[in-house]
Amino acid sequence: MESEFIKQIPKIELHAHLNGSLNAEAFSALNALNGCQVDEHFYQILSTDPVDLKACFSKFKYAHELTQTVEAVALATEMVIATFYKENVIYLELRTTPRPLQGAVTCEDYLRAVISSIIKCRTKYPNILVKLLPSIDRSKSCSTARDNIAVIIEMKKEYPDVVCGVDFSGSPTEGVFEDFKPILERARSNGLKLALHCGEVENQSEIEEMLQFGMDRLGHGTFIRGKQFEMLKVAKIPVECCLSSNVLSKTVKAYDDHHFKDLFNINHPVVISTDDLGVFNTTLSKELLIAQNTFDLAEKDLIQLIENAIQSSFASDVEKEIMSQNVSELPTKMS
Ligand code: 6MZ
Repeated sequence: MESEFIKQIPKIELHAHLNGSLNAEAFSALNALNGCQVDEHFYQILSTDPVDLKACFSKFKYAHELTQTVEAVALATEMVIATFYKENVIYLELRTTPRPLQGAVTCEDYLRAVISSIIKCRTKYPNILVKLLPSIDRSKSCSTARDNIAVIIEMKKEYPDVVCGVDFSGSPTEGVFEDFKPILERARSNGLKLALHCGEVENQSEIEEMLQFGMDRLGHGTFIRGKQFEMLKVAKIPVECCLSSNVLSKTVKAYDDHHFKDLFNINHPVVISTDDLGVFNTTLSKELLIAQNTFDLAEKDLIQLIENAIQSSFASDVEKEIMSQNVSELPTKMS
């Protein structure tokens, strides 16, 4: 079930968590590096698995076991970039939560390992432009978030063409958004774009608070309804929809129930993303194919989705222009 059109089209990935995006090949490379045997089958969620969102979060521990050294984090970054590169993704915004590792490796060292791997890949995989959104994990303390934001701000100064924003993620049933507001505000006032997970679970007051706070892009948005949906529409905040992630983690009953259709039908800026392609056993091409088949999208709609992603990305205006050009040339190239 492959589509030649989707295979050929230059693709844009805006919502991918590093440690959720390790596929079988990445697992075996990391097992070889670490001299261990972590089984990727424990980490993957299949459609027959009776898991919920909470259970999904327990899956990341398998990947985290494999990324316990600076070398492993760098290799994981490279493997994930290679995975997207191989399916003709031309622009990738990768997210990851800096964490201290074995042997006194700090959050700053973790980020430096990811950044140096991204820079190395610019030569090795020149057709994919990769940027980084370090993540703030809402299930961890505000003091950790505060320390990490200070490091992220310095990293942005040092690598302005790599570090482009901050992701706010982690288990949505943990942590209180209000507590993180001053920290995220600090990031914003230092020129970092904000991509916030919002409405992944039912919590209307938090959704409203987040929409009032504002953000540059919104992850999931599954439970945004009524007044909050109107706020989202007026603010025209681009929404990253992760179809398999939502269906497999059971926050959405079935693909054809997905809120993607409500957003796409009103021309709201919406993009298709993978979230955690390793955990959800998917690829960006598969996600686009699911969208195409479920919502009866024409090729021009798929091109619109790619264009939405370009315009919603945190790339520079020149980079966006080049990517748009690349996509608009496609029909000629394919005919
Ligand atoms: C919220 C998620 C997520 O950061 O170690 N993460 N946060 N919702 C989701 N939907 C399923 N999927 C992944 O990658 C794994 C981390 O990303 C966040 C979680 O904090 C998870 O531990 P990194 O590279």
